[in-house]
Amino acid sequence: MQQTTMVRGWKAVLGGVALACTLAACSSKDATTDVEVDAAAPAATDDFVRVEGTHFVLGDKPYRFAGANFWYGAYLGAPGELGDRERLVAELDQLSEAGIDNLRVLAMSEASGFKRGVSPAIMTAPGQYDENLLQGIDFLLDEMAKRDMKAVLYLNNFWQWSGGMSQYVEWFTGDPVSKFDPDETGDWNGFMLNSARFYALADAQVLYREAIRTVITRTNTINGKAYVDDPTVMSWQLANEPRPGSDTEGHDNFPVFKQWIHDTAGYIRTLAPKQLVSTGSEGEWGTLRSAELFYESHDTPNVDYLTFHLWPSNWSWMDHHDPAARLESGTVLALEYIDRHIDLAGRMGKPIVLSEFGLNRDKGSYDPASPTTARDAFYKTIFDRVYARAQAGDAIAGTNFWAWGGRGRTTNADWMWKAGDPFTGDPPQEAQGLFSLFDSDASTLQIVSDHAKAMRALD
Ligand code: IFL
Repeated sequence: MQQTTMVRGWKAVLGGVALACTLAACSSKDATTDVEVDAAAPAATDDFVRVEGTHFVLGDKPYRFAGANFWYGAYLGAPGELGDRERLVAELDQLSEAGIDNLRVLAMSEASGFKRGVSPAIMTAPGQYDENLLQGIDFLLDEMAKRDMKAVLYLNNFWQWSGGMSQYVEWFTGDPVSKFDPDETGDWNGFMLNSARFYALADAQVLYREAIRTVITRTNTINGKAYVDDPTVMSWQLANEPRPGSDTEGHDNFPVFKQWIHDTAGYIRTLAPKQLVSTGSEGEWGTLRSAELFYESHDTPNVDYLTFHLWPSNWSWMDHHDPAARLESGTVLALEYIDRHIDLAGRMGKPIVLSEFGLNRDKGSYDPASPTTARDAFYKTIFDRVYARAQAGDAIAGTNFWAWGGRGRTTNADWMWKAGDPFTGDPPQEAQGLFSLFDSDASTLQIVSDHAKAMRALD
C-alpha cells in the first residue's frame, strides 16, 4: 500500500473535499484523496511502545505504567514569558523520581470565544499556529526523552476548555460558540450536541487533519528528531473524550462518529506508522452509555488500544462536596466499571488504559493544604484492582490519574483560572484544585509511586 501524505495548505485541500465528501461522512480517502485507511500496524522497533495481543511491549519487556494527565505540559515548555521551563523541568524530575513516567498531554488547542477557554491557543485561527506553543511540545518531548518517559498526545477536545470541536463548528457553520457555552448558559446537553456536529462537517475535518499533520509531521527544533521517529511519543490520540452526542442523546450521530474514529485513526496511522493510535474515549459512559457502541466504534485495526475514564463524583456515584459520604457504594460502581472495560478489551483483543480518573479532596475543598483521605482511599482501591487484573494477565496496561497540578496554585478568590495565571491540573472551566494532585500531596503521591513501581515489576 502506497502512503503518499502530501503537504498542502488546508485551504487548497478544502475545495477538493467539498466535492468529495457528503455531510454525512468524510472518509480519510475522501478527505485527502491520497491517504488510505486500514493501514498496516506500526513497524515494530525496539524503542517504540508496541502492542502484542492485549499487552504493550517495550524492548523485550511488557510495558505497564502509572502515569499522569499533564494537559498543559506543552504550555509550560514554551519559550519566554509564556512558558515556565524551570517549573517543567523540576516537575518532570519529581514525577520521574516517583516512577510516574507516562504523561497524557494536550497537543492542539483552538482560540475560542468560550468564557473558560484556555488562552493563548496553539491554533490561533484556522490553519495558523503559535510557533512558541509548538516549541513548547518540542521542549516537553525532549525533556521527557531524557527521563525515559512516554507521551500520549491528544489532538482535539470534545470540551470547551481548549476550544476544541465546538470551535471547528463555529468556523465552519458560523454558529458562535458563545451561543452554546455551558459556562454561560448552564445547558450542558445543548453544548454537547453542538460539539458533536463536528464529525459530520467535511470542511472541519479537512482543517482538523491539517492540524493533525502539522503536529505529527513536525521536526523537534531542540533535538532535530522528527516526531514520527521519536519513541518518546507512545500514542497519538484523536481527541480528549470524543463523544457522539450528549450523555444519552445523539444516536443519530453514531454512524458518522464511528466512521470518524476509524478513518481519522487510519489517517494518523499513515503519518506515524511507528507510534500507536488511540481515541481518548471515556468508554461506555461517553459512548451513549453503551458498551456495545463503545466496542463498535473501536472495532478497527486502526485503533491499537482502548482507553476509558472514571469520574465517580461527576457521574453522581459519589458526592463532590463530601467524597467520603458515599465512598463505599461509589467504589463498588467504580470497580464494576473497571472490570467491565477490562473484560471488553480482552474480548476485543486489545490493551486498555484507564487514562483519566479522579476524586475531590475531603469535603470538596480546593485548598492544596486540605486533606485527601477519601481520594487516597479511592486511588489505592483503583490501583489495587488494576494491579490484580494486570497480574492475572488481563488487558489493563496502565493508568493516568487526573491531574498533575505540580506547583501551580491559584490566588483568585473564586478559584477559577484566568489568562496569565499559573496552570494547575484542573483546566480553566473547573475550580483550580478540584481534582489536581499538587506537588505537596505527599500521601497521594506515595500511593501512585508505590503502584508505579509494582506495575513495572510485573513480568
Ligand atoms: O476536567 C475534566 C476534563 O475535561 C476531562 N474529563 C473530566 C475532567 C474532570 O471533570 O477530560
